[in-house]
Formats: sequence, C-alpha cells, structure tokens
Amino acid sequence: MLQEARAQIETAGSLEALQTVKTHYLGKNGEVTKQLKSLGALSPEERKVKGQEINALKQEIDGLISEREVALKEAALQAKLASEAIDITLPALSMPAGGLHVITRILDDLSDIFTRMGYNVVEGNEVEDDAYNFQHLNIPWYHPARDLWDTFWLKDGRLLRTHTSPMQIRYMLEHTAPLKIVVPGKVYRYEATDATHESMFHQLEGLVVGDNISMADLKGTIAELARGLFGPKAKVRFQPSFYPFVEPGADFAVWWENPRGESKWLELGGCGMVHPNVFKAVDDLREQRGLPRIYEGKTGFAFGLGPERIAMLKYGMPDIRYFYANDLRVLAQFKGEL
Ligand code: FA5
Repeated sequence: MLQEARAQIETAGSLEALQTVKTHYLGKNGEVTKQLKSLGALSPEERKVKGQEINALKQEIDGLISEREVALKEAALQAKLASEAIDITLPALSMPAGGLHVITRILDDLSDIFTRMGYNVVEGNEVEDDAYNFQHLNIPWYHPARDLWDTFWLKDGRLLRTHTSPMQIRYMLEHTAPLKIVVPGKVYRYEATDATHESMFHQLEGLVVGDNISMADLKGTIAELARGLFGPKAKVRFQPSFYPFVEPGADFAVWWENPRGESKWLELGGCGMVHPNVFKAVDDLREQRGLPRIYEGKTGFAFGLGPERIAMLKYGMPDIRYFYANDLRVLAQFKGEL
C-alpha cells in the first residue's frame, strides 16, 4: 500500500488533489483507518505486531503528504510571483500633463532677451485710472488719439488698461534714472475681434531713461530684440508713426523667414523717444508727493509690442482667436519645445 500511496502523493498536481489522496488513506473511512479499525478482531499478540506496522505506515504516508504539501505550496507561490511580476521595461502609461501657454512662453523668451541686456522685468495692474492710462501719457480727455484705444470702462470710473504704457509713469514715479525696464502683461480693448485683433491680448512695454539716450539706441535695441527672437539674419524696419507719449514716434516691423520658408514684414509694435510732456507729468506727480523733480532734461525711449503677432508668424497660426479659445487641440501643439 505504501508504494501505491507514494506514487499517488508524488503525482498529485495540486493541493486539492493531495487532499483527496489524504482522505483516501487517512480519512475516517480511509484505507489505513480501516486497517486500524480491523485490529480489534485480532488476538492481543497479533494486534501488537500489526498495530505497530499500521501506525508506521500511517506516519510514513502522513510524512509524505506533508512534504508534498510544502512542495506544492512553494510551487504555487512561485507561480503567483511569476504571474504578478512587474515588467519594468513596459512603456509607462502617459498621464495628460499641462504646459505653459504659447504666449506665456514668448513673454518669458522676451523677458530673457531683455534681462540679458540689463533690463529689469516689472509688472503692473490690469485695472488702471484714466490718468495713468491716458492723461499722464500726454493724452488729455479731448485728444482724438483716444479713439485709437477703445476702452472697457468699469462702473467706478476706472478702466481696463488699453496698453502697458501706464507703467512708464508708475515706474518713473518711484524710481530714479538711469533705468531700463520691460513690462509684460495683459491689455484690453473694446473692439470687434477678427483674425488679427482680440479684445484681450498681451503687450511688452520697454522703457529706457538716462542721459543722452538717442534714437540710435532705440534702433539698436529693437534690432537686438529681432535677432534674439528670430536669429542673426532678422532685419528691422522703422516707419514714422504717431503716439502722443513719444516724439518722434515710429512703428517697427521685423523681417524673418520661418522654418516653412515663408518670410514677410511683421508689424510688431510702436516706439519712439519719450515725449517731454511725459517727463513733466512724472515730475509734477513727484512734486505732489514731496519728491524731487528729476526727469526734466532726461532723455529716453519707449516701445510696446504684441507677442501674439510674434506667435502667429513664428508658428503659422492663422487666427489670433485660437490662442484664447481654450481648444486643447490647438494648445497641445505647443506643449513641447518651441
Ligand atoms: C500701443 O499700444 C502703444 N502703447 C505702443 C507704444 C509704446 C508706442 C511705447 C510708443 C511707445 P498699439 O495700439 O499700436 O500701440 O499696439 C501695440 C501693438 O500691440 C501692436 O503693434 C500689435 O502688435 C498689438 N496689438 C494692438 N491691438 C491688438 C489687438 N486688438 N489684438 C492683438 N494685438 C494687438
């Protein structure tokens, strides 16, 4: 019986099969148990001899079963570990990640270019007073140039700034010359939108004030900006223009060839030499605050440009409204390296 039992135990392929074998031999009605029960019919001498034999058999079978059980459990554990193993060479599931908006990146690039030229980057408020957005910039309430900037008015009489130029005044009020700043930020205009005009867009304002600052400095700075943005071959063009807070004033455009081989003049912004009335307005304000008049007699230049225009040319964006329509199909294209 032992050999038969040993064979069955060794071939039991699972813990369940092993249990069946165990019941068959050692269970209540198992083969070994039956033999033990039959001992009662034997004479005392025979019972002693036979009893020892059967108990030895029982222990032998029991031991074999325990050994097999340990082996089967170990095999089951190994199988489980193998099936649950993590394949670290599998590509990870991609998690949707956000990215900086393309206009934010362009403003960052612009700030970098000017920081390298020694400028400070400062920001202003989007809600402004008429005085700072217009009057101190040499645009009195009756001036027809106000029509250039259709304005969103707030109920309390303040407004959403129509350009970043108010920061020229605010900065000079609190700082002394010489100074070099750029002001990136949002501006708002109450105008009909089209492919190149939005009612909310961005500007980067620049202001340099010191002694003997000339138009040549302004042109050199804009040329440096164009090269920083578009590479060494970029060219700039200036055309006379009018802004009440500069004299003379100009618009500037950049000639650049994009990777698709398209090239054209891109009207980027306005600029000019700071108007003496602006310096006077700042000194008047300083005087009201008990500060010395320090700007009359100074010279400086200022410029303001639109980063959306840069992005449109650089990336072939056909319509400015795509930037702020929050369509992920558009925005996701700008997540990688620009
Ligand atoms: C100004 O806003 C002046 N403050 C710029 C300036 C600063 C001149 C300092 C002189 C000295 P203008 O309205 O032209 O100027 O706007 C400047 C730039 O903003 C434009 O060249 C254009 O690139 C961008 N821009 C103007 N209106 C819009 C609009 N509706 N949508 C998108 N970009 C616009």
